Amino acid sequence: MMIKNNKKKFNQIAREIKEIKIQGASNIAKKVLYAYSLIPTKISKKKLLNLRPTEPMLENVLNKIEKQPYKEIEKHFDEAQEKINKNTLKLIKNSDVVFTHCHSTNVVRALIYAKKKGKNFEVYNTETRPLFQGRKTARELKKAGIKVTMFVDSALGVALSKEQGTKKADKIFLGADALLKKGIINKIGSEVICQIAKNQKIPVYVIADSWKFTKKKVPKEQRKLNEIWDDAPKNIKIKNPAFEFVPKKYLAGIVSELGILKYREFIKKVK
Ligand code: RUB
Repeated sequence: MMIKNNKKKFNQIAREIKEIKIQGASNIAKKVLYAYSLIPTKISKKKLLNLRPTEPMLENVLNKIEKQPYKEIEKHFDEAQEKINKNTLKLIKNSDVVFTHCHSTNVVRALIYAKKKGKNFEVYNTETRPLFQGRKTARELKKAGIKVTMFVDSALGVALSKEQGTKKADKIFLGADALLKKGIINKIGSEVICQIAKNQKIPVYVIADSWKFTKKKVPKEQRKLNEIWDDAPKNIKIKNPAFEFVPKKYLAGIVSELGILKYREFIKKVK
């Protein structure tokens, strides 16, 4: 009975990750860790590894579980987040407009922590088509009492500069799916944000758990076309890239549990 139940739970988690119901690097890694603990076999590891190709944290966690106790790995997420929160707090000033994209657990929790510590700032965010992760971000921040203004993705230029009634963003916090030697991979749109930020002289910080680092080549996911246009005529080609690479030259720094570091310092430390 127990084994049957575990199998059912395992399959449900795998399905929810595959169908993008469980989203974001940290959430995926936590759930994968739990799923593996239900059926700790080579076959289940292989199955879990194939769920989301753009998520090295998923693989790192599965590799750690062979050498480290489950509880210790599980504890890492909260312990790292606590340090990330404290480090991010140092970057936020009263009356800042902080811009963010998509939904990142690392970013959202750090912002909520800063609010609880009495920082008075507001957030601009993107709706993040086609799956609207920006709505989740906006809801969570609003619930914590943070003022949020959400923009359609194509209003990035307006959201980041002083235009049409909006204030200029003071800083940008991006989450990350993968931390690579030469830069990061994050939600599609992240590089465009960085290019506008460069023109507008707005610093971009990546807020991410160091367990997202990998030396491996990371394939970037292409997602289902029906996310974009369900009943599109057959002869129209649609592309739905979910992630993109952001070169380190665009990043003012990376905030992780290892501190606030220049990207190259982070790479030296994390290796
Ligand atoms: C989510 C995404 C987020 C990172 C953040 O994409 O790109 O920025 O996963 O990670 P999707 P974390 O919703 O398509 O999975 O949540 O660990 O901060």
